[in-house]
Amino acid sequence: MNKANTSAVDYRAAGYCLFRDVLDSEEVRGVNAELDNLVRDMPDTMVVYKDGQNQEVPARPEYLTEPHASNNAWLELCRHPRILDAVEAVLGPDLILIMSHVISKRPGDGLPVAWHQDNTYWHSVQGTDVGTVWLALDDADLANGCMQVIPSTHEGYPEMDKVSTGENDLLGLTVEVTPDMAAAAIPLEMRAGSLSIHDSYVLHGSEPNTSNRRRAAYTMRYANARTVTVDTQEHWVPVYLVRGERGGSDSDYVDLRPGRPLPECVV
Ligand SMILES: O=C(O)CCC(=O)C(=O)O
Repeated sequence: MNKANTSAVDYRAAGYCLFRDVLDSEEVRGVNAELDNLVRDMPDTMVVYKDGQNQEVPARPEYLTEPHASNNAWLELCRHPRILDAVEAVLGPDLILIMSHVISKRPGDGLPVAWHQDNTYWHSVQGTDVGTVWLALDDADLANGCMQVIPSTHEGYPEMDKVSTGENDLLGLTVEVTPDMAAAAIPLEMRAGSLSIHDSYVLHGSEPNTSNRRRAAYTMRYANARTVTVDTQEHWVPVYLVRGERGGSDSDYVDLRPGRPLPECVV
């Protein structure tokens, strides 16, 4: 990883960091063409986890969950060598891919994402060395609802209680955040092709998109294969070993390390 492109933020201490210009503009164009296909093929309704339960809601491009599990273009992106170099820099050399989600906020219409911790939603995942790559597919800033992080709130890995937002946001749930905590939030503004990585316990969220520009991102969620275990019976998508070794566990992770073929059952 080119050190010049990484932010000075210490991932362990702050719970997030930034890697600028990881994908070039040609690569970003290719991913956006795949996103156009996903949005074109959206059904009328989708089943999403909202307000603490699975429910059927009108389809929205914020809800494009797990595209890698059914489409090899997205799966290949999840093992892009430069993306994995960034992940390795914070989670170490042994990496599993556990989930992914395209969150595209339409101009003037994108849903907010209330303050939350990721890991408290993933009961099949045991361990704390878990991080999410948030890859910008558009230039992202406060006006179009970029992600924001409250630094160091992952310290000690607290499991905060969830409360209803009572509003139409992505999750329908949030946690109690004091005005002082909210004032410490850092907006992760970045150009398309850049990415941030955030710890699965750090508090983060985003405002609605009030601009006339789209704000799309692809979130790819990884874990340290040696310190984190995933119950693949309970987990809703296959788990892929994308780099290094799987550690001591007798797991049935799909081997997707460099050179391994993509699964045939996936289109
Ligand atoms: O894209 C956003 O605004 C929120 C993303 C998020 O919550 C996540 O990646 O865990």
